[in-house]
Amino acid sequence: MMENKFLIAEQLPFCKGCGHSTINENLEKALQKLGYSPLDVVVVTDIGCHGIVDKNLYTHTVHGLHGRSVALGSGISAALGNKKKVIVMLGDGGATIGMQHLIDAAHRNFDMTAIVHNNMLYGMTGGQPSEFTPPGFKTPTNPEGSVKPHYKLCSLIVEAGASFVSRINGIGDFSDHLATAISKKGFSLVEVMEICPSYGVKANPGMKLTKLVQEADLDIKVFTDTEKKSFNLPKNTEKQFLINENDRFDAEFSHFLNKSMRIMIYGSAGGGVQLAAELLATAAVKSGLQVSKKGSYPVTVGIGFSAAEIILSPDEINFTGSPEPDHIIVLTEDGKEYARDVIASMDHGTIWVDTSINFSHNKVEVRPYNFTERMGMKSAALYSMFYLADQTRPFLIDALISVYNENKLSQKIEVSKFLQFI
Ligand SMILES: Cc1ncc(C[n+]2csc(CCOP(=O)(O)OP(=O)(O)O)c2C)c(N)n1
Ligand code: SF4
Repeated sequence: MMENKFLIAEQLPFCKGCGHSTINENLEKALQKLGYSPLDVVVVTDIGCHGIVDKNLYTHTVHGLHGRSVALGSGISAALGNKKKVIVMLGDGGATIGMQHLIDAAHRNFDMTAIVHNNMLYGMTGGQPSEFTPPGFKTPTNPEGSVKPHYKLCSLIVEAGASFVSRINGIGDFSDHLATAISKKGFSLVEVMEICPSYGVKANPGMKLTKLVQEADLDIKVFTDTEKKSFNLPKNTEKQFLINENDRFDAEFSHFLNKSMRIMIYGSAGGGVQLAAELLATAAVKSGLQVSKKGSYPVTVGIGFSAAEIILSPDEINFTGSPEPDHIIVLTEDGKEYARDVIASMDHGTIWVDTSINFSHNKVEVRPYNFTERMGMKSAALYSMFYLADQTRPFLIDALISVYNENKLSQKIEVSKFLQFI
């Protein structure tokens, strides 16, 4: 087990001497000691310097909005029925902005571990004080030293009802301590004290972490270590867990893929792009393929582009991005504009393009087709899915017909309409 690597690079992306590196090195050791494999673990990071570690981890990673990582982690832990170890990494800035989420996660005792990187300032934005900056601590925006009283995070979280709460200095090997926190049932929080070399050390020359922590009256200790029932979704919750062994089913149709197929579809709001992609994805699932589907559209959902990304694969999909799609479908000018960079970098595969669009490409095959002319703007996306499935045959077209017929749209437009030209 000890050979399990969690950190991809030896050199983490933090400034020299940053305590965030020490935390990650200790986290790797702790997880190794506990016998975890990287994919047993979901690391949720927050916004801030600490959060840029994502791409250096072999674990599952989710990058949250500032202060919201704990809420995300709580949801993930509950929805996975505690089947994965959820570890949330956040700064004192994220803890400030998301204090209510921390208190609530502790109160409900979600099964997860929060590691608060308390360097006593907002690192990524240049050193503003947080609500956990002790009085007197200087930061670049507060050169006279912080004057307002600080919150004591551990006391708040103990009061909220967590299973395990501790504060440590982020120096040396504290992997055993992290391992203890991570192995607790319910909510555990470790507040790791650090000084940011780039802003904290510069603003407080000669300041030693241990002395500073002591003078700020921040006890280094385990505040609570109890056995408590962790949060579980109520038994009658309809879809109880995202991972449910009983959800497995036998494929109804055959597929013909021996490697993954990455498809992107670009159209406009109101063009049914998301539904079309969803139906294709569902048909692939029914054909025994592994599938991922993502949608992108502006927050003003009724206007502008609408794009979907689908990966079909006979094997497990560990990365859901499509940097090199095999098929791109371009239905509208909005879609074309949004897809500009992906199209420009394409050097293999096929671009299926609506004949209403002026289009050329010097590296890959372009196949014009009159999707909108034949089926109208609203059904062109769906039609393109039938067409693509017929032309490329990742699975039997019968799978898509079956999925479409289960959708209420089939009562308005008969499936034969989509099949008449293919
Ligand atoms: C809601 C919100 N407010 C403010 C910001 C701007 N912002 C980005 S990083 C950051 C500071 C992060 O500090 P901290 O959480 O302590 O992490 P560190 O950089 O010290 O690791 C801020 C305020 C943001 N991204 N989102
Ligand atoms: S700015 Fe500070 S917190 Fe951010 S990486 Fe550099 S040393 Fe670490």
